[in-house]
Parts: sequence; structure tokens; C-alpha cells
Amino acid sequence: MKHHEIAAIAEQFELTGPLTQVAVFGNGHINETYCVTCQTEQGPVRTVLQRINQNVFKQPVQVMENCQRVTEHIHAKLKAIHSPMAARQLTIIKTSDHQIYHRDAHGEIWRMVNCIEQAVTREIIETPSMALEAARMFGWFQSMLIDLPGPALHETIPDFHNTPKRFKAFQDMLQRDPCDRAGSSQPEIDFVLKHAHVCDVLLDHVGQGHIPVRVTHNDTKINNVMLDQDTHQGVCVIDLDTVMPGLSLYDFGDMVRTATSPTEEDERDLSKIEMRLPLFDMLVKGFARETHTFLTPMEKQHLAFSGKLITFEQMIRFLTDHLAGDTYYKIHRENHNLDRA
Ligand code: GN1
Ligand code: MG
Repeated sequence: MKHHEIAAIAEQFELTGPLTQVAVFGNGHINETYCVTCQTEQGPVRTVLQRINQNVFKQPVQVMENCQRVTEHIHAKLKAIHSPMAARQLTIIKTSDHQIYHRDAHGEIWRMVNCIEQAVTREIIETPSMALEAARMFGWFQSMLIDLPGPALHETIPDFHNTPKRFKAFQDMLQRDPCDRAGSSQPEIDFVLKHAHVCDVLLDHVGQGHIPVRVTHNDTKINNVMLDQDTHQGVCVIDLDTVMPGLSLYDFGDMVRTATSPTEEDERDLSKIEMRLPLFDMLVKGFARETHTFLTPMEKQHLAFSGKLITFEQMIRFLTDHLAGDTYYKIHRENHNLDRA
């Protein structure tokens, strides 16, 4: 989109001063994200403007309703205990007519949040202490939402981490092979077929009542936690689009996927990819620090397994999208989803 068009959208929101700049921001695979800068008497203030991808989120208003409930709940709890963390949490910036989103003339849904300053995200975790803090923050996030009042959150993407259904979708896509890509993806396809037996493990435990459904983040890619730029202490958790009923283990598992490898998820040189066990230890330690009081023995027993499962599930998702012709994740090069898989 052109700059003046984005600026016009940004101006629908309660800005703190005249808009001076808009720029593309972040590296998510789904939504379109911009950084909007406004001039104020205290200097420039940045906010984050996003267009919700409605191909992925079919009910964007429900996404925003969840975001509002979750952010307000966390704020209220932090304020009640006078926590300094309250000042650096995500807050929805409303439109001039007090709505939590703006619907443009094309039916696109836009939302704005504050930009958390002096904080950083990492694509790759460099040190054990960063792993500990990141995991502690995702554990903290679950603990903050354990007493979320009211009805269950909307399921913004139904069956998001239902691994058996992800596998079924993969099988269907493989059968159709609409872009004739199966032939050139054979090693990856064989891998999925060979390991399919792990898909049911967690949901079987849920079915038997051994693992509870909680409010979870569901997208705990390590770049979705912000650490203070100087102290590397945890500041906040971001990207709340998939906060909904889920398993604690989904959140732990995606941290394992994204924090234990010394490479980004689309690294092509597989010799560079490894499981850094000391970092895994730190993930357990950090996560346990915030969740040990409520995790059940069955959840604790499956922490390591969840890393394997969610990594496998993500592989299935990337491979399915590669076979589909890249209709879900943004790609930046040919075979990008295959590389990610
Ligand atoms: C997507 O948009 P982003 O990068 O935060 C995806 C996650 C995947 C991740 C893989 C709604 O997250 O589930 O784990 O890509 N989000 C959605 O990098 O599908
Ligand atoms: Mg996301």
C-alpha cells in the first residue's frame, strides 16, 4: 500500500499528535504491519498499525474482542499490585469514534497498539539467560490469564493446534497436489508420513481428562516476547491474535522449536541447525518458574515431547502450504515454505 493510504488509515485512530512517518515494520508471516510516528511535545511517539489478514483470521472482530479482554485483564492485575510492568504492556489504541478497530472502504480491518520502547525481540536466542527470560515471560503470560473471568475466549482459528487435523489437511493436499510440487518434496513428505503416529499423543490425553485446556498464547515463537534492551529482562508478550483456549504445552513446544536452534526457521543449510540442550534447560527453568504451581504432572511429563510435536506440526503446516501453492504464509523466495518445512 502507498504511504499516503496508510497514513489516512492511521489518522482514523486517536493519535497523540501530527503524523510524521509511516514505515513497514516487523517480520510476521501473516498480518501487514506498519510503524506510525507522531510528533508530540515530548518528542516522537511510535505506534503499531496492523491490517488483520482475513484469509487467516475469518472473524477479525473476534480477534480484537479477545485482544481487548486479555490486555485489559493483564493491565488491571498489574495495576492492582502497582507493578512497574504495567507501563510497558500492549494497549489497544482506539479509533476517534472509540472503536477497537477500523474497517476501511474495502472491508479490511485495521488496529493500532502502542509501541513498546527500549525493548527488543530476537529471531535467534543468543544466551541461556535470554532463553530463561523469554520462557519465563510466556509462563508468566499463562499465569496472568489463569483467572480470566467470563466466557471462554473466541477460538480465532478453529483447531489451530489440532495436530491430527493438520495431518489430515496435509494428506488431502498431498492427494490433490494442485501445483504439482509433491514430486520435488519427497524427502519432506516421507518424513511426515513416517512420524505421523506422534500426532495424537497430546489430544488423546486431553480426551482422557489428563491434560487441561487453559488460556494460552498459541504463537510463542521466540520473537513474540520483548526483553528490555539494556537488562534483557522480560517486558511483555506480543502478538495476541491466537490467544484462546489451548494447551500449556503448545506454548512450551513452540518455544522449543524457535529458541533451541541457533538458526532462523528458514535456514537452508541443515548442518547449521542443532538442538542446543543448555538452552532447552533454560526454557524449562524459566517456564517452570512461573507455571510450576499449576501445571499437572502429565503436563510436566510432556514438556520435552511438546517441543518435538509442535516442531513437527509446524513442519506439516509449512509443507502443506508449499503443496497448496503458498496461500497462507507470506513467502519471500521460491520454495520458501519448503525450506521452512
Ligand atoms: C505465523 O505471523 P507469525 O510469524 O507470528 C503463524 C504461527 C507460526 C509461525 C511460523 C496465525 O506466525 O502459527 O508458528 O508463523 N501464525 C498464524 O513462523 O498462523
Ligand atoms: Mg503471529
